[in-house]
Amino acid sequence: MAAAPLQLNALQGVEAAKRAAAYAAVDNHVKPEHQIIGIGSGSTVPYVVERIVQQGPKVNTNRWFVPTGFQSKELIVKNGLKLGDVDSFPEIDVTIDGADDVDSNLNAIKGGGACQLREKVLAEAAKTFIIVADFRKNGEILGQGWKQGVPIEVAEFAWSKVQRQLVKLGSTNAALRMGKAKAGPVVTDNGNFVIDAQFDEKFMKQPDELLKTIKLLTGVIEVGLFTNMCQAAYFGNEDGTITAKEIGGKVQK
Ligand code: ABF
Repeated sequence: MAAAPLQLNALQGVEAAKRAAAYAAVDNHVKPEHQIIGIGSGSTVPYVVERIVQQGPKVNTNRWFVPTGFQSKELIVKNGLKLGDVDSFPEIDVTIDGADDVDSNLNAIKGGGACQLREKVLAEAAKTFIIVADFRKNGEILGQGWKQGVPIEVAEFAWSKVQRQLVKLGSTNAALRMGKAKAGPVVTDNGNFVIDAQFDEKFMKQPDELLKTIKLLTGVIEVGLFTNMCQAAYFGNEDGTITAKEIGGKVQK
């Protein structure tokens, strides 16, 4: 994958890093022949859309864009792109999304924005799933950089039972996610609650095992562990360069 130097204008630090990652991912993976594009959530993804728009109206009028939630839906509509959904497009050419933490095997923690269910549906529906993030997310073992825990979407009436089960499984802290004003729990786009469950390194070294175990708890809708799904991850660095990693071992700094 080519790491072309980018003109980053006035952007600096983390924002420059996010934009560098997003631009590189689009340049390498969103090709003119791709007509169905999954658009993820978070603060890096607007740069993905910015770069796609720069590919021009000629190519974009033939494309449909499928969002992972309210934020990306707004992004698609505001940029004059055509909005699609998974009902109409169950197979997506490429999905690009952010992440909260990524390990050396490109497993990821996602769901800091409470969109993990739709994000995973779009990742799974995609022929190619790409992660874009800044350098802070580029880790070895999940949980070393992201201390908030694994976001777990649960049915509202089951959260308390699931919380107890997570602690029994070995979670060191499993907390219902509250809204900013702490007036009530965060409710996802699907009407569910989120539990953030922390696990120590012993669990996080085997995220696929942990995912399977949590997913079997009745009341769990989806787990923010994305294992064996991501083909390539682009991490932007503060100086505007990127670190690109892809499954199969090719690493570029
Ligand atoms: C989404 O946005 C989430 O899964 C993750 O929580 C977050 C990452 O956002 P950012 O790009 O702002 O770091 O992709």
